[in-house]
Amino acid sequence: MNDRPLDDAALIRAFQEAGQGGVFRFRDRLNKAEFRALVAEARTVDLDLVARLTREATAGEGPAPDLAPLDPVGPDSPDFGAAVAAGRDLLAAGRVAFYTVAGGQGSRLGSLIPKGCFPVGPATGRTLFSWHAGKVLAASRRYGCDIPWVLMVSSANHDDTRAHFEENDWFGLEGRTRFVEQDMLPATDETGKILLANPGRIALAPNGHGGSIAALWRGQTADWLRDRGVTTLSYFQVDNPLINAADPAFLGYHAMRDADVSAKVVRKSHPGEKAGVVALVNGRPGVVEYTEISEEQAAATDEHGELRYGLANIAAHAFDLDFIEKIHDRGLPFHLANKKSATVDDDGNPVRVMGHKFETFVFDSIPMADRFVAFLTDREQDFAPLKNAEGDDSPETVRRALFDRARSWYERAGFPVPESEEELEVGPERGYDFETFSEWNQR
Ligand code: UD2
Repeated sequence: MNDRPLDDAALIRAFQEAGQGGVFRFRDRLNKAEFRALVAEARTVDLDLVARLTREATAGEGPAPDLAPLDPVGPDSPDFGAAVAAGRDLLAAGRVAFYTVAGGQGSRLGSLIPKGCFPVGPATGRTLFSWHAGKVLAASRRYGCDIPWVLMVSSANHDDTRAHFEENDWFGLEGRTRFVEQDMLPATDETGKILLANPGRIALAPNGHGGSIAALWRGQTADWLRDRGVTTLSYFQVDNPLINAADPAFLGYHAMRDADVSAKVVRKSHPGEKAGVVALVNGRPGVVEYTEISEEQAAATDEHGELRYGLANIAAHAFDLDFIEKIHDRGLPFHLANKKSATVDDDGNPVRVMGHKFETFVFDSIPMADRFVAFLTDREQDFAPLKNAEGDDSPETVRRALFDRARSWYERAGFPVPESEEELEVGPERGYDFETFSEWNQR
């Protein structure tokens, strides 16, 4: 954001002086409303930040991070039972809110609707949002509280997301569901020139899920949570229908260890899995993104032949609200993505060019924490993200994962496995983890 409002002429001059005058190159073709919209967008652009990020991007990569393994807690830890009890107390006391990040563009899925509106119910076709909403309701019932739910969206998908909630009567959660909007950043070409999406619009992209920290201060959402008695956020990505966001063991460890932030991890399926790695990074707990770890580091094994850096970040965190408050204006580092962007050529015709997008990652807050817990969970119970249209992490693998988990619960509980797909789809209301599933079936 610019420090003080500039008049139109001064704003355009500032862009020209920063070498970004091209943003206004189609000015003569725009009608008044289109020009106003472009100016309004331009006012949100922090030219100094774009210049700094471009300098850093063209300076090349820094040294590979120094990694060391880190020990997670989990079901085999001696104090697991105590953690489960602590987590149940935390949930029953109404201290937990869900926080879902859903502001991404979902470009790899190739769908034009917000990812949360994508159907994932293997038999019913329920959407991701509906599935997560079912968990908010079911966990609230289980613990006798009203879990608040905050969703981060971006200006790119806010209206469609809101419309989906309205069409579905807010899934019964009106009044305790809030949207917050993350900031957008301009995409640039490889030399740092800001791209236009069309002659009258800047190519803006969401600023990464790290934007979720500052976004909580929009509309006094952090105060709204505090007024409801919330101390702890259960944070997860919209793309993972399996996630158990009301997991007493995970939340209990987080509370028992007085952690600022915690992360659920699974064992990596293979060295090249596209998931961040939880480890000691340059001496402090943190996450190294899969794109930022060397192939040798990704494939390194320990004396037991296990991956040395084998803890995959499933992007499910517990955050202490006080910690978020402490760091919210500190800023997170930016990461560069070299990606193709849709833009226009000098005649205003659509083209795609390679360029830069900049994002912050929420897990970069972990090194700022005094206390951190890594919690090992089962992939089959907690992690099946929807990322791609086909192949790994696609609608097909998500559907299979939901059926497989349901089947495993029936077998483990000693119930006959239903033959019809409708019955085999265990939505959150019938169980969002094995415990709630067995309770529901014994009613
Ligand atoms: C993310 C993690 C990766 C791994 C994996 C697990 C990052 C950078 N990488 O990979 O380490 O844990 O997930 O599934 O997080 N989002 C926003 N706003 C944004 C960008 C993203 O809300 O500006 C949301 C998006 O809607 C989605 C989630 O963040 O729910 C993940 O985004 P992604 O799909 O770009 O991340 P991915 O798959 O590269």
